[in-house]
Amino acid sequence: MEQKWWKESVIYQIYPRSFKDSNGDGIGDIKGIIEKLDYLNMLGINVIWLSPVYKSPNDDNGYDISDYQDIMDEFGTMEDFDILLQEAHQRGIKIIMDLVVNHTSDEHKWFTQSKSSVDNEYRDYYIWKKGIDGQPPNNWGSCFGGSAWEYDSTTDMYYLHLFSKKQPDLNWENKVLRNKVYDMMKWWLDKGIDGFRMDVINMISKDQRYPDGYVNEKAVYGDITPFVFNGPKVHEFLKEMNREVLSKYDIMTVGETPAVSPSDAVNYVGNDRNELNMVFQFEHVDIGNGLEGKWSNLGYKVSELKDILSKWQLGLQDDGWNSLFLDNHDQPRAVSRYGNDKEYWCESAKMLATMLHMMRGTPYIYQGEELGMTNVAFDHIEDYKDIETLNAYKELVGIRGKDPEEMMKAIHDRSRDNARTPVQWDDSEYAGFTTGTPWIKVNPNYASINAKVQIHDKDSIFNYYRKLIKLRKEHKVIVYGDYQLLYEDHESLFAYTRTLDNETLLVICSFDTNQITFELPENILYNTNSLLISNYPVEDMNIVKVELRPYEARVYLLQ
Ligand code: TEU
Ligand code: CA
Repeated sequence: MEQKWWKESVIYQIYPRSFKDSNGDGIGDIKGIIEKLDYLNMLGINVIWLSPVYKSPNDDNGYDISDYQDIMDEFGTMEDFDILLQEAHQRGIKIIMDLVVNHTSDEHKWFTQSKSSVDNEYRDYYIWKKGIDGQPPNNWGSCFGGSAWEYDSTTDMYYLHLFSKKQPDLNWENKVLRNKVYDMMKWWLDKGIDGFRMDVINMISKDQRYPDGYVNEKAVYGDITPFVFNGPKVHEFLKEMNREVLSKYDIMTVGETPAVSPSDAVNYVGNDRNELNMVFQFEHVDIGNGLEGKWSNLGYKVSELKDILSKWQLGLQDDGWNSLFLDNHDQPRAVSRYGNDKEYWCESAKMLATMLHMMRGTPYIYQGEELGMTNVAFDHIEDYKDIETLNAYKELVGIRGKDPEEMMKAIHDRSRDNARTPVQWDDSEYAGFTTGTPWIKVNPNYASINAKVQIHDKDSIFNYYRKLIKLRKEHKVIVYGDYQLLYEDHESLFAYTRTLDNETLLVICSFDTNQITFELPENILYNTNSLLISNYPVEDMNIVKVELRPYEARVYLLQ
C-alpha cells in the first residue's frame, strides 16, 4: 500500500457561515477562522476542508457561486483569504477548497450571458431544452423539490437545475466550459491551496437522451438517479481534469459522490485510474430513507451500519482509499442520530468517534463534532434557513398533505440545519459565536456544551478527539492496517480488528444502552496487550471476557 500524506491526515470541515463571526454581523467569516487556527492546531488536525467562501447570492449558502475567483462579501476579502492560507500553512495545516462545478449561481456572468439569447457565446455552457406541449422537457425532479427544469421566457426554453432553480447545471459536454473550469482550478492551486473537495462531482455527466424517470407513489417527479449519477462520460471528464490540472500538483482530492457502490468508487479512486484520491459515499448516512427520502426517516439498526461500513472497508481494501465521516454540513449531528444525546451524550459521542477513527481511511471531523454538538429542534418552520428543508416542507406538507407535526419531527431528526447552528465556543450569549444576532439560532444547550469547558476538562469529548488524532499519528496500523469485522450478527456490538505486519488493533464499540458481555474470539492470539484508549476507566486488563458498559468503547493493541 502506497503511503501518502493525505492517507495519514485528519481533516476538519469548516462551514464558514456558522464557524466564528469576527465583526458582529452575525455571520461567520474568514477572520473568524483565523482566530480559531490555534484551537484547530491544539485539536491536532492537519487539513481544513473549507466549505465555499466564493462570491454567492447565498440561495444555498455558498453552493451557488456567482464568481469563482472572488470572496463572498460577508466572509471578507481575497486578502483575508490569503492571510488565512498563510497562517494555516505556518501551523502545518493544509487547506482544501470546495469545488462546486456541477452548477453555478444563476447570477454568475456565464449564466446571465447564456440566457440572454440562443446564439450567445455562453449559451452552451448550460443545459437548455425546448418544452413539450407547454411542459418541461422531461419529468425529472430537483434534489431540492419541484421540477428540475425552469422555464425562461427570454428564449422560450427550459434550463436544467438538479438543485435549486438558482443553481443551473453546467454543460460538461462543452469543452470550452471544461477548460474554463480547469483554468479556474489552476488559479487556486497556483495560489497554494492543497486540494479540492468536489461537490456532487459524479453528477456532471448527464444521460444525453434525457429520459423520464420512475415516479414512486409518494413522489410528484421522476427519479433522476439512473440518468445523472455516474453518467456516461464522468470518467472521461475526470481523467481529463486529472491530466490537465490535478496531476501537476501535490494535492489531495475528495469527490462528493452520492449513489455510489464500492465498485463504482474504485472506478473513481483506484490507483491506476488517475482520477480522484477519495470519494464520500452516503450509504451509511442514508439508512432509514424511504419513499420520501430522508423525510421518511424509518430509523436505523446497528447491524445496517456495520454491514455498510464493513462493505466499504473491504471494498476499498486492495485498491482505493476510504473517506471516513458521520457528520458534515448536510447531515444531522452524529451523536443525536447514531448515539444517545441524552443519558449517554459524552459516552456515545466518544464511542462513535472511536468506531470511525480506528477504521481504515482518512477521517473527517465536522465543526462542533469534536465537542459532541447535538441536533437542534426549533418549534417553528420559520426558524429553519436551509433551502432543502424549507422546500421539502412546502412540497410535502403544502402539496402532498403530509401531517405538519410528522414533518417537523422528520426535520428535527434529519434537517441540514442541525449541522448549521453556530459553533458553541463558550457559555456567553450566542455561545461566543457572535456579538451580534446570529443568522440562525444557537442551539440552547450551549451553556453546557461548548469548547471553553471542554478544553480544560481532560475527560471531555474534545480531549478524546485529540487523543484519537494523536494515536493515528503514532500507529501506522491505524492508518494502513487491514480491516476485519468481528461478531457480524451481534445487534449492538460493533467490533473489528485492524492488522498490519505483526500488530493487531482490536476495536470494541457498544451501541447498547445496557451492559453487554463481550468475549474475545479465540483465534485472536496475543501475548501482551495494551489499552490504547477507552471512554470509561478500565481496570480489568483481561480482555478474554469483557463486561461492556453502555456505549463503551475500547481499543487494544495486540502484539
Ligand atoms: O450536496 C449534494 C447532495 O447530494 C445533497 O443534496 C444531499 O443529498 C442532501 O443535502 C442530503 O440531504 C452538495 C452539498 O454538500 C450541499 O450542501 C449542496 O446543497 C449541494 O451539493 C448543491 O451544491
Ligand atoms: Ca461576520
